[in-house]
Amino acid sequence: IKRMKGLSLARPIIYGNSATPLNGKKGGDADHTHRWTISVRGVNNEDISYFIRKVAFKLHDTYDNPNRVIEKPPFEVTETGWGEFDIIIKIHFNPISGEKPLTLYHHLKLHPYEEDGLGNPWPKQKPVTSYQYDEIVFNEPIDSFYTILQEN
Ligand code: SLL
Repeated sequence: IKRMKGLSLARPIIYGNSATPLNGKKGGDADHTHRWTISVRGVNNEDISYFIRKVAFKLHDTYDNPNRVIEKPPFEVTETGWGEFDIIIKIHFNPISGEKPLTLYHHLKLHPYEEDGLGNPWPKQKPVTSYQYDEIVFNEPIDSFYTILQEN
């Protein structure tokens, strides 16, 4: 294998969650208060599967099968629940890359902390979101992976 000496390439991603209150509607369980989606995606929703092979989301142990492995885009999990907790996100790259998986952490946000920032109460049905931008840097990538990154 040949590495691209002295070169590095970065690819942006967005990861995080949105959540909406169930307001007594059908949830998985009577005590569930919110429906939420945790996701890893491209910045303009572009396809990221050319460099990301799969994403594992490790949920709180109160969930059945807390380790959710998503093998194709969209890399996301939708659930219902009642509480906030830390989700461990493990990103596995295209096997051609030889890159080790990358672990990220996201605190699932369900509650708006009551205000919109202007002193107004949060509208009841408005989704609460918590997303982060990040850039994944590949240092001295393997030449065939470098080509794939450049072509996409
Ligand atoms: C807490 N740190 O103790 C949090 C834990 C756990 C959230 C929150 C249950 C899902 C289910 C659920 O929402 N767990 O019933 O399967 O407050």
